[in-house]
Amino acid sequence: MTVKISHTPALQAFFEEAAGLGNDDGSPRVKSIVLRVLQELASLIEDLDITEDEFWKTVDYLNRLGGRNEAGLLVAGLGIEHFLDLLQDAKDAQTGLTGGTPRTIEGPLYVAGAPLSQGEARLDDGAENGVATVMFLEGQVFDADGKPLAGAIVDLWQANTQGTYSFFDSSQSPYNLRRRIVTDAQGRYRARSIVPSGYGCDPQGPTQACLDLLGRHGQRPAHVHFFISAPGHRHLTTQINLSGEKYLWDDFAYATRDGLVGEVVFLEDGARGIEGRYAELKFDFQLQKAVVSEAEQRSARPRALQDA
Ligand code: MBD
Ligand code: FE
Repeated sequence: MTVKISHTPALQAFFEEAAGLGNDDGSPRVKSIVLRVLQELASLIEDLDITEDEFWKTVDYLNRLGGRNEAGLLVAGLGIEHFLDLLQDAKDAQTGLTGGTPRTIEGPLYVAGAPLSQGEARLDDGAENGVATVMFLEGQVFDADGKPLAGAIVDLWQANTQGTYSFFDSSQSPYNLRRRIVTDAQGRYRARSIVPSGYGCDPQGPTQACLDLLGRHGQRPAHVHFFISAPGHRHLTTQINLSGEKYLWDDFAYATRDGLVGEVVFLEDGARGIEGRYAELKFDFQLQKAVVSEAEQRSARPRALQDA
């Protein structure tokens, strides 16, 4: 057994130098992370006999991934974002922080600052009138004791019938299918929207290129995203994934979870002022108590902000 080159004392010392351990400037936290990345990468290159061609193609791939703003998409597709949820779930279980609606991934397509309204909102701008199926989405937000939570902010976003999201799809109007709704005295939110279609990765993009090499598709079931927050309660990032969807349990981003499947009901009864077929989706949420005030906030993940 020969000792791995990447593990020799000389190379370990070299990586420590490259990670800035020999100086007193910079960030100790970043230094320890970068050191670990260098060590693991060197070890992987050695163990898997990564060729120079493979290495430089990968460097170029990362440039293309960033150039297309798809880094957040790739981490979702490789299940890393779902892993972060599983890790948080496990930590919560260890500390007894259980109950309430399950979390699931945010994904890369949120835009901050959507219009805020009281109790109800219409999410779509009407651009797909006659093409889309109208969907009434409503429910209640409850606290950990099962009491209705008034004044909670339900921040929701979804795709249109093409499976694309406003801002990222510049053909849609600003904040189309994105709203923040404050729950009423009974903790209720009500939205008039349209039935979304599932998202598919750009077939020409770098994320799909990687998925192709893994023999995988890049499709998600139709879904609606939610951030739910209220003072004194733990921020919840979650989604409703729609029943009856081909990719419901074959989601490339692994976001569908037990407890997060919404039953879409199609009606044609002339009610709600809708002629013809429309959909109803009822979904309630339950928040945990915030143990510390920071738990009220979503992660500090950098997010898009629509310019005015
Ligand atoms: C989406 O709409 C989404 O929710 C995720 C997680 C990844 C890509 C597109
Ligand atoms: Fe999405």
